[in-house]
Formats: sequence, C-alpha cells, structure tokens
Amino acid sequence: MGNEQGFFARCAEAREAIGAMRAPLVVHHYDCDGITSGSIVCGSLEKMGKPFRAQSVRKLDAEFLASISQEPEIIFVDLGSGTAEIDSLQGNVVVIDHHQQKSKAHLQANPHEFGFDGGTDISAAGCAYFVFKDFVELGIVGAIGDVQAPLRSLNALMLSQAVSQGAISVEKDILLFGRNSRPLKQFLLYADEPYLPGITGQDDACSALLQELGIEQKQKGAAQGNGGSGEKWRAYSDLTFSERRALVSSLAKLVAMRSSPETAKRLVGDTYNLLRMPQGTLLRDASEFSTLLNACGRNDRPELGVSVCLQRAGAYDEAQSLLAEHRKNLRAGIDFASKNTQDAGKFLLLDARGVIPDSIIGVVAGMLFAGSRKKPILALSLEAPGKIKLSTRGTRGLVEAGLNLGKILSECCAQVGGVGGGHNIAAGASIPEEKLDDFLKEFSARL
Ligand SMILES: [Mn+2]
Repeated sequence: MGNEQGFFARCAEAREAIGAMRAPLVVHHYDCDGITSGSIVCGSLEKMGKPFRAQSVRKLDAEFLASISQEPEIIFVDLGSGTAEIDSLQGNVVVIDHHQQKSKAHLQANPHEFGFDGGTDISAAGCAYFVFKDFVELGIVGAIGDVQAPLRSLNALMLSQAVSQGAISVEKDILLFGRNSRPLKQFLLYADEPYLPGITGQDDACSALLQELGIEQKQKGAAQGNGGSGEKWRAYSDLTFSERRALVSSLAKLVAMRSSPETAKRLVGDTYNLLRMPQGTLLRDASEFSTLLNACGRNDRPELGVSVCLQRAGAYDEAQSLLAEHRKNLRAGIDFASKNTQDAGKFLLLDARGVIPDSIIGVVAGMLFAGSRKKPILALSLEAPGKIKLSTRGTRGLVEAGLNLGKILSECCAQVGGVGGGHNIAAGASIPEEKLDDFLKEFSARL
C-alpha cells in the first residue's frame, strides 16, 4: 500500500512549480498514455493562459537532450524518470512520470517514490490528473492505454472521482477490443485479451461461430453512396441484447473449456463510458479512445492525438482515417508474428527485423503474447540500420512470481551498451545490432 498523502502533496508541489513557469516546453511520450498525460498538461496550461510549446518524442536520447539543453523551463510527461541524464539539465525541470526512477535531480510527481507501482497502480495520465485535478476522462484513457485495467489503487481512486463528477459510467460488458468499432468477425478474429482458443486468428471458425448462433454479420442500413447495397457490417454494440448474451455465453464456455475458468472470467468486466464526450464517436469509450490515440502516436502524429484529446476542430476525423491505416499494418504484423515466433528456452523470441516496424512491435508482441502465458516474449525490430529495438512483455502472474523486465533490460543494456528499461510487466530497449547475441545471453541468464 502506497503513501497517498505523500504522493498528492508532491502533485500539488508540481502544480505550483508549473504555475510559476512563464512559457514552458512540454516534452511528452508518443503513446496513448504520453498523449493523454501531455494533453492534460497542455490543456491545463491553456486554461491558465500560459504560453507553451509541446513536443512529443519516442525516447530521451542524447541527441534530443542536447537539443533542449538550453531550455529554461521543461515539463517532462510520461518520460524523464527513467533517464538519469536529465539530471544534468540546468533549466527549471518538472517531471510527471510513472516509470521506475533513475533520475533524482528534479521535482518529480512519480508514484514509485511513494510505494506505488507505476506499472499497475497509475499511469502518467493519472499522475497528470492528480497534479491538475482536471481532464479526468483523459486520465482514465491513459490508464487503459497503458493496459492497467482492472483499475486499482490510485487508478481506482481517480475512477471514483470521475464517476462522482458524472464524467464516466462503468458497465459490465465483454472486454474484447472494438465493441463499437470492429465488424463482428474482426472483433473475434483479433481477440487477444483474453485470447480465444480456436477463434482468435481463425477466420473460418469466427464465421462458423456467428452462423451457428444465428447472428448476421451485416445489417440493412442507410444506402451507402449511389446504388450502395444498403448493408453495413455490424459491430458487437449493434447486436440485440439476446444476441449479445448468446455470443458472450458461448465464448465464455469455449474459453473455460479450452483455456481455464479463470481466463473465462477475464472475458467480461468493467467498461468505461465517457459521458461528456461527443455521442456516436470512438471518444465515448475509454478503450476505443485509447486505440485512436495509439494510432496517432504510432503513425508519427502524436500532436494530432493531442488535438483529439483537446477536441480541436477537424482532429477527430483525421485521426479516424489514420486508425484505419494503422489497423491494416497491425493485422499484417500479427499475421507475421503468429507464424514466426520461436521458443528460445526461457522466453519466446519474435525476430521481426525488417518486417514489423519498430513503432508497432510492442503492440504486436503484447497481442501475440496473450496466447502463451508461461514465459515472457522478446520481440525484435529494426529501429535504424544497425540498431535494434527490443520489446518485452510479461504477465501479472509472472510479475507476481518475481519477474521485473524493466530491471532486467536496464541490466542487459548496461552490459552490451544499449538504452533500455520500463516496467516490471513490459519494457523496451534499443541496442546495436552486432550486440544482439550478447544481449540474448544476458537476457536469458536473468530470467
Ligand atoms: Mn505511460
């Protein structure tokens, strides 16, 4: 159990320090949690009437740090804590982050310092929410984006505040991704959390199941364009109550039988409706909102994600078309990964160098990993010529048994000359390609 009061006092200190800044540079991470936490900071600065600049980055490398070394005021969001090198920055620096701490010099609103686990108890967006006490929906979306559901600890506290403000309602429903936005068959085909044995990744089985349950994949709708068929693909949210019930109970039976009754319990759970967001958009559901933001970040448009979060004109439509493209890439990546992952003894290895872009390798590893839970997965992609981006994923069960991937990657990187770290359950690194064999030996030795 962490020290809530200590953490909140630190958040208040951070808010005060930011309030005293004149025109800060906001540096935030590019993923969903980085975009939402960055947006909370930017939106709050806007409300304070303060001029600011925002910049999103994938990592704080030496080159980037050199480029900001002259900045008088910097706010790091969803990164910074894990980078000891920021200690040498001379300006006024405030860090809002939930990664394991290596940096010590600056004021940090970081839950680790107060006995909380930034991997499961709160994300950067939640930290930013507790700093500014505003934009609570974005706090929840960030937590969902960082895969921290079921929400507990500081996340649960934030949620209860959101519910009492009337910002969010929580409903028990199926937890598979894309309830509102994926056509039914894809909804099943790409199901990863939980993984549906015999269904996930198997096109024919998905169609057969829907047919067996008498659930039509298409429905009559408004004619699309001139002479359109007037049919549209149905999403889970388009189903009738009895269709939903039939589908959920048949999936639950299947998972209980082929995986375990515990896994079947993970099929249904809390979903988060964002009641103040525009109706009929992906922004109404925390998990779909997070998908949209991840698509922005991973397609080099994190600033578009910030505009979506702050509901700037035109941003939503543009983000939606990016998402369509992103899904196409993801499907290709998962297809490759499912055929090319090897058992490397103590871990699973996916070598996707030159095939899966480094921007989505972590997501692909996470989705693929859902099928096999006994060992962590290590996925490789090419970040630049001669440079490998590594992504590792574990499970809560492995973490409870003592796994700390963030620590392991930091140690391995120290041995082979790379940069890496993260959380106990998920971590990443960047290493020189010629050091790969050394890295794999170091990694295996620490599992
Ligand atoms: Mn984060």
